[in-house]
Amino acid sequence: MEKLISKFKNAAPKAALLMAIAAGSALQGCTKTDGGGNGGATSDALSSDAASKVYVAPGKHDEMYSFLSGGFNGQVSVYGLPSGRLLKIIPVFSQHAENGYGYNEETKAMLNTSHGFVPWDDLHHPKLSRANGTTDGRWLFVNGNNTPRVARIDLRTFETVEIMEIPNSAGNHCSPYPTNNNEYVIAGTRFSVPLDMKGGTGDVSMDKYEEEYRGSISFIKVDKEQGDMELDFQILVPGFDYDLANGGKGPSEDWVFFTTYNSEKSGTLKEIGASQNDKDYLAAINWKLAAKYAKEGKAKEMPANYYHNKLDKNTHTAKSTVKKKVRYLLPEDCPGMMYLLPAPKSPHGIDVDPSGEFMVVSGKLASAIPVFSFSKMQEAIKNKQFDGEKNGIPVLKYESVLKGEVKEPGLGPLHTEFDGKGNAYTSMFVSSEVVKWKLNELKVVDRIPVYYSVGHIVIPGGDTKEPVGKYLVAMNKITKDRYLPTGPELAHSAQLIDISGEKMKMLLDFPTVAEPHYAQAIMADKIAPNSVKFHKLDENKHPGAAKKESEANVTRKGNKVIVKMTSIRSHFTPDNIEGVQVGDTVLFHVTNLEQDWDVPHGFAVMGANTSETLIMPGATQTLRWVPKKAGVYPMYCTDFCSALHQEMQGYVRVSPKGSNVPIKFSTGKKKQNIPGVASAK
Ligand code: RUQ
Ligand code: CUA
Repeated sequence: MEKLISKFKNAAPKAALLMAIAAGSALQGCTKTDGGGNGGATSDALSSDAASKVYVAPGKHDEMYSFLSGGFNGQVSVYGLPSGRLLKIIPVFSQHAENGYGYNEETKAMLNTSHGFVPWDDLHHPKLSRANGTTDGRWLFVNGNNTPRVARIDLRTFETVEIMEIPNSAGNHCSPYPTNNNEYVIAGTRFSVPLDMKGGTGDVSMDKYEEEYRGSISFIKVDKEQGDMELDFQILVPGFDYDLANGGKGPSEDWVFFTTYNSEKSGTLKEIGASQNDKDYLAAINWKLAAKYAKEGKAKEMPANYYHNKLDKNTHTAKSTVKKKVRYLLPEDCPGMMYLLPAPKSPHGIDVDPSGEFMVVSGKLASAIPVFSFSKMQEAIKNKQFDGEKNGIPVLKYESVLKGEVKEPGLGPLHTEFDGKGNAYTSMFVSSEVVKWKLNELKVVDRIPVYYSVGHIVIPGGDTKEPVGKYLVAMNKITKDRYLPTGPELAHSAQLIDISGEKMKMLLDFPTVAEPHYAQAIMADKIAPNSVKFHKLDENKHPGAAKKESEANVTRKGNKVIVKMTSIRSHFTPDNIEGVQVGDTVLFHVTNLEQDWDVPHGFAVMGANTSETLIMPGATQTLRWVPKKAGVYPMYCTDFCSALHQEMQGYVRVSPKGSNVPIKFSTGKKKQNIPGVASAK
């Protein structure tokens, strides 16, 4: 590897690095010790006590939760650390048949956008909510990349409770970044686009890229108690690509930093067009000042069209609101709010160390890692050490803000995390390794190969003021021979590395669900004690709820048949229904009467064009069904809930349209109920 690095150093850097990236797989090949078969490159860095370090005995709990993004699967998966055991999948932007999310009537609205119902997205970055710059275990914010959205997961229920669309954005990659106390969650656009007043970006010629395409950075306000989000304002920024961001802390806590590429403002063939300039920028924004400007009347308003979907706590039902305007600031009107720091060609990650003094920029095409100093940046601003301006935004002199560079760290640096003991760890995509270096001396002190082509890495709290420098998880883009082959595609792979000592030690590989980009990890005791065990039936305000079996009934309103049904181990009430006709819309509102932990009931009907729905204890959920032909349709509980689970079933009779079979429903032999005549039980 040394040889390779010096070879690249001597060649024209750009060409060599592009070559190295193209040859990525060949380089990975170099690190293998054999051709595959028994797992290739395993044993080299494996410590002998690895097994005991990750062993969590049956019935024992993991020390930490980790939340890995699901990438193109649109979900978040929760793993225990150090075991790597998959604890849960939380659907966010994608429908999820396992529990009916996005399929049942209560959660469909969660996926509404200005483009209609969008049941998929590309989820990259989970970020835990903060208190005083450390994770507080209340919420997890995540981004949807493709149809720009930011979502919030409530960590008491591990449910997605809010999704907000972002106007004037496309490729919401640079997102979502909470400030130290969640004053704002910040979201930047990857694509610059024409202003998007109607939802779907304006109809503007691509020849006008330079003049008319703009980037935007959204400032989402978060309610202190409830966590509810509100888009407060946007800053319309030059038409670069905004890649990643991170908030400052301590001395820099009023600031947010963004990497940009394509400062060339090229609208096509970006692999070349966006790599012309030797330097792009790190954008620094004083969010506190921006908020002040917005408050003091500098913000203008423009029409917009975006959806904001929230789960109502009492009915457990999502509702969409359409928002019609957005406030914005222009940096040229707001002195002192935004600066540009030159950063090596097409930077990717920007990470701020726990002290808040150092900003580490990882340029995937750069051969060194520049580290900027916040105090130097403040000095440079004071002394006006500018190198011209770009769109009215002052550009600071590179040398005036630079602390120094980490030389020859490896190839393809992407992301950096910190252990709180003065060390930084950077992922190297091209040379497939994690590199540990000293923040003060900018000196590489250790490196460990990872398999293969690592993207993000995460240390619990490693992006906050208080890292837990015990583990690092590397999330790798390519798996190849690490697992038993499963056809052309293998699960992506995460690797757990012990970073408690001087030398990094490889502990464990575990497969992930779809593509993990970033992740978060947190000590279990910040979340576990608050975990909700069931919903209180008394607090269920769902209009379709039947809170006891005597409230269960079936009514017809025109061609709508409304079934208020209860479920409890081990029967539905009612479990025999007649009088439904072909073409009716049947709404099964199923209430789970259990008041006990971990006793969901499922509900499914033969032929329904949707998934089952899984109802948590105390909650009500609705399956919508339009029967297409006459017959008798079984329905049943899908979740093995008791010894009599297989008995938890019933029938719906569907008669031809216009038939005179009356609505009838019952449970058990003796009770035949006709609405208005008798009630069940
Ligand atoms: S990214 S592998 Cu979508 Cu966070 Cu860097
Ligand atoms: Cu209820 Cu199975």
